[in-house]
Amino acid sequence: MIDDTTITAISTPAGSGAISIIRLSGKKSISIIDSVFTGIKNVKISKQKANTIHLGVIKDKENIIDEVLVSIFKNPNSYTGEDLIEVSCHGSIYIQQEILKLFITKGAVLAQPGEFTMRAFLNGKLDLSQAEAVADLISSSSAAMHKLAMNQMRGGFSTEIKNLRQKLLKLISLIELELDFSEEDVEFADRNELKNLLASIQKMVSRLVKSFDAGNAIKNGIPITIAGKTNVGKSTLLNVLLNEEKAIVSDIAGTTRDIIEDTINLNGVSFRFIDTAGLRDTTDTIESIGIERTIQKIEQANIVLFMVDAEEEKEEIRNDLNRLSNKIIDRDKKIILLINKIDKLQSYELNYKFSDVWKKSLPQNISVSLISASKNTGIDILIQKLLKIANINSIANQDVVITNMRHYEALVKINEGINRVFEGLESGLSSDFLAMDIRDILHYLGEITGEITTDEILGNIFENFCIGK
Ligand SMILES: Nc1nc2c(ncn2[C@@H]2O[C@H](COP(=O)(O)OP(=O)(O)OP(=O)(O)O)[C@@H](O)[C@H]2O)c(=O)[nH]1
Ligand SMILES: [Mg+2]
Repeated sequence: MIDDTTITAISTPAGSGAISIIRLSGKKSISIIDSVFTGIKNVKISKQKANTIHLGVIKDKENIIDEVLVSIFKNPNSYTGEDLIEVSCHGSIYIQQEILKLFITKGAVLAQPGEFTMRAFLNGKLDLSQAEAVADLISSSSAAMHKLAMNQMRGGFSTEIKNLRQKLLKLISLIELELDFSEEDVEFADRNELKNLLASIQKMVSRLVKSFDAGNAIKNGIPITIAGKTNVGKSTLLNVLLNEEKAIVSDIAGTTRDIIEDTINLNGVSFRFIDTAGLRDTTDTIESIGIERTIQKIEQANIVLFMVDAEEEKEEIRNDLNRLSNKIIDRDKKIILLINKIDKLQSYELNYKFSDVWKKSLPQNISVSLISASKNTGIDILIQKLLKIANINSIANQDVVITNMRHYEALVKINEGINRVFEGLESGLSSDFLAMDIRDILHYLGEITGEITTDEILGNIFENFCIGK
């Protein structure tokens, strides 16, 4: 799959800056740079050692384009595993384009998105899950996501998968030996050993599958739905949390009719706050669709902020809360009862109305926060509470957390495969069928690390990269 072309691209962000880096990778990298670069001591790049840097000028015929630094990396000790040249030039858009054009005239082709990393993968410099982590690392926008991507790029996940694959390969070779010599007197693969191994794989796979929820939340923001009756102040809270006038706020009930959401980084953790249409009985078709969506968003959220107006009757609040809890299937979902507009009551009224005794009388999984969204009271405490519930640090500190849908799907298939093998072992299934099921598991393990890939899988992964990486 490796091709012979030499690729080039601007690897720094589009636009002008202090410095830009233009890369060349492939067999002709060194001859191309030599054809346009003149070092200060007139040295040829082809005569220089790997991992050295040289000052000089890049010329288009006699016309000096820029004074640059050329870094040399030689196959196989480079990012791509090929000869790789990095030219650091002044970051003018004009200079970048001129150098790029010059390289192309001299025989390089423009790199596809992610092509440098794809070559690194094809040359065995990193496996597929590590390559994917490179993209995650570049796009990471929070400390938690950065940590997960860094761990995956350094191979934490790949090593675990590879070990499992090795063990299974050994076992399957024993089982297949039985097939070849079924007439003769050969030692049969130890079924107990197989069971133990499967159990240990399954344990790890289940842990990884479970980690996906958390991993996904870290990557895309922990979903937090703000729900409640109309006019209680949901959109006001969204705006306060996002620090931006994202949603329309008005004293007309039913202002928000559709879902409004955005992600924000609070103390290194991404949260995705979701404002919804207020819950009420309505005959308005559009509003009912909005309410339908609200209920979906409650289902999808990790944490639900159920907002009420501090002036509402306590019994009504309790009833609404019960109605909400009954709608939620997931018993582990965290619900925070947000009593908003506390500025409308005196503090002694508040203490009396929402006493500790009353709070304790609510269902156990409900915690209560008193806030005023429009006066920005109690918001910091609320954020602290959210950080604590999200508990991202403990998740991010786990060895391996799945953040990638492709890995998740493969792991689910592996789990199914393991269950089939277990059933097969229980029912005394013959070796050839067992071997087929184990081959399936091996296939999906190999898909994660890229030992087994198709052009389609590779295409999907690398098209999401930036050009120049
Ligand atoms: N006094 C007071 N008024 C508030 C507070 N929060 C919001 N409001 C007001 O309550 C009204 C409704 O606010 P919204 O944020 O639009 O309420 P909502 O829950 O999004 O309403 P819908 O979108 O219609 O469901 C507005 O007039 C806000 O200014 C608060 O903490 N104190
Ligand atoms: Mg609203």
